[in-house]
Amino acid sequence: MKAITDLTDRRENDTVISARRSLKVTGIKKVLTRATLLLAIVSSASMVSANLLLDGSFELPETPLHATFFAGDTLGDWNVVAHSDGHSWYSDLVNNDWTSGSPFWPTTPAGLQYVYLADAEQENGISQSVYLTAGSYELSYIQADFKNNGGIVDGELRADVEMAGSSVIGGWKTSTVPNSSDWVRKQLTFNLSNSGSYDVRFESVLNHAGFIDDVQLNAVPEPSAFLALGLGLPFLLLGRRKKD
Ligand SMILES: [Ca+2]
Ligand SMILES: [Ca+2]
Repeated sequence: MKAITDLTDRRENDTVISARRSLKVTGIKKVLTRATLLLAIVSSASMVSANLLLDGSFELPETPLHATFFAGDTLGDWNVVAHSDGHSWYSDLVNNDWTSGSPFWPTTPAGLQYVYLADAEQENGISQSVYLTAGSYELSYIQADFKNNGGIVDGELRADVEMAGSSVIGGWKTSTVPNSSDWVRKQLTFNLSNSGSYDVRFESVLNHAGFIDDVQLNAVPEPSAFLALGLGLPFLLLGRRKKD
């Protein structure tokens, strides 16, 4: 009889343990739900920094091999513009399939097409207008040089952000990659004190080849967004402790 009672007790104990376990699982689920909520908050914060430029990968117009654009032309969502030094010839839209009988052309990892900002006095620029509110931004892009061309000249291009023809980032910012370099990501950050329509411009540098692709302009989240996250986190944890 005693043995049977022990068995019953053990069964009751098992029931209690199992109930406790299930409570624990419920608790874990709640924590997971909160973690999901937190993730949602974090990802909505990162959604703020989606690319503000259109066709930053130069996939339009679809070009089977290679096409040349002149100042005044449009290149997808970009405008082909004269070089700031007064030269004006062309920009090339290049497809990865374009080899032109030489192994000189880079192959982009971003889509199928990229832009060649021509060197020598064949210079040109590209520009895209975008409305931006006051705040901090990061402009980034990948850049390469002609590969295996035997030349000793590094790859260079330069970027500017302008409002009504005037730089708002202190003038052209030149970026360089070593001779024959494969793609390297370049970044520059800037602050805007006024909202308005801005032109994001890129152009070649004399006697240097500038290959560019995957241009991204992202808003840098305000410190207040991080503050909100920082305030939110203790509340989420507090909620967990209360229920426990
Ligand atoms: Ca591309
Ligand atoms: Ca070179």
